[in-house]
Amino acid sequence: MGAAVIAFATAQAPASASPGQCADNRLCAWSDADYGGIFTAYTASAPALGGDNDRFDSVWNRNSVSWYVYVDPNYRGARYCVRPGYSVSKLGDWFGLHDRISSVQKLGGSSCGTATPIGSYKGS
Ligand SMILES: [Ca+2]
Repeated sequence: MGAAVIAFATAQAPASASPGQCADNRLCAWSDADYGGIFTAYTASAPALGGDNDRFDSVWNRNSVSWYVYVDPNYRGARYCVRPGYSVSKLGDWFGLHDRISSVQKLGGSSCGTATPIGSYKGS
C-alpha cells in the first residue's frame, strides 16, 4: 500500500455566501441556482415537499450518506443520487431537473445503487 495521505480541506463557506445556510448532516436545497433564493434543509426523507414542490434549482448534501431526489412525489418517477459532500449548483444542467424535484429520500449508506449520480464534490 502507498503511504499517500488524502486530506480534505474543511473550509467553511464565507458567512456572506448562501451555502453557509446549510448546516452539517442536512440535505439543503434552494429555489435558485448557485444556492440562492428560498432555502430548505432536510434531515429525513420527505415523500412530499409542500410549497417546495417543483421549486428547487440547487442542492447540497452535507450528510455522510447519499440522498435520492425524485421528480414525482412518494419516491416515484425519475430518480437521481446526490452523494455525500456533493452539490448541484444548477439542477437545470442535470437532466433538466430545474423546478422538478418532488420528493427526497435519505439512504442508509453512501452507495447510489443503480441510480444516476448528479453534481460535483463540494465538501461536507
Ligand atoms: Ca416534480
